[in-house]
Amino acid sequence: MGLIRNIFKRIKPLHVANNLVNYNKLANDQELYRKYGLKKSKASGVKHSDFNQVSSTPPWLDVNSENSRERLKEHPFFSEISDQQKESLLDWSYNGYAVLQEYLNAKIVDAINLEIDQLIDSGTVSWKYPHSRRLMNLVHENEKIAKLLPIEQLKPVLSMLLGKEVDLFQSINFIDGSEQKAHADSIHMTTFPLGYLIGVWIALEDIGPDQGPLFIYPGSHRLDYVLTEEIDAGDNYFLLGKNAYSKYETAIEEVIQKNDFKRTEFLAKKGDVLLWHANLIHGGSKILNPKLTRKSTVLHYFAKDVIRYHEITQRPAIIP
Ligand SMILES: O=C(O)CCC(=O)C(=O)O
Repeated sequence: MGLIRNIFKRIKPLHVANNLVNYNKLANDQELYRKYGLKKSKASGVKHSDFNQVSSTPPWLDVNSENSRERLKEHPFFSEISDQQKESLLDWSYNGYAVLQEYLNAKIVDAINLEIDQLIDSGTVSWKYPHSRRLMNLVHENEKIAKLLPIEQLKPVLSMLLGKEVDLFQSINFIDGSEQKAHADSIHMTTFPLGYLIGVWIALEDIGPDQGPLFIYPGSHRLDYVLTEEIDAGDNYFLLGKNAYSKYETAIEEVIQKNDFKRTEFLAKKGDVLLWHANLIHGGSKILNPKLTRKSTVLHYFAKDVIRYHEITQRPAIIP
């Protein structure tokens, strides 16, 4: 069954059919294709090599990053944030991540956890991946969770970092650690121009080394992006390449081996938030004590006026 599903997932015309079903939701895309000089229908697939001839501008802090600290200080929103947040955000360009300590108060976190427990106990929600207890897109389905999570509150800080307004794309609620291999989100949620996505990781409990914490490679976002051209994805006119994602994971392992970035685990306090750059290499550490949960929420935000898609399946992103 799994084999047949995997073959189906590789058939490009099925993805085009899905884009046609969602044609209205992709309304903005045709305009963006025109803006960036891409001669394509919004219903067709899109991948980074389509943009080889198109010039682009990275996020403002990624350009001349050696003086980004000084430029960030001048941003009108910068004066509105706490000293701790300022300190961490000033290293965004160098580190590719920032930590906002105690961003959510304990009462709100408890209310989020209570609502999730009730949804699980009542059978209202189910696991998308049975091997890893995670709930996809609760924010788009559950008003209470959407109100409790700092969806709107985060937008000014993310817009400041990207230099553009942002839209929330998706949420993932993890009960346990993901144990996900090292990757950068730019392979899953790709943009043109590159770099216009931010991942937000929210600790819903204190997280220690045995719970499978998030790991990151600070500074790795400064390396070249690894996309399908770098991995010989092997797609043709009709089919997407076989095992493209495992080829990608191997390529990222090689990048880690070749470069001297230090792996760091985010041992968070309940309510802490970590923001990561689209090209920062990260993943989930091994769960050393399976009796322990690792409750967390991930939010992925895209900038508004960029092309947003999934590099491996070439599907345009449908923003809810
Ligand atoms: O929380 C984790 O363990 C990893 C999450 C992640 O890699 C992601 O959402 O992109």
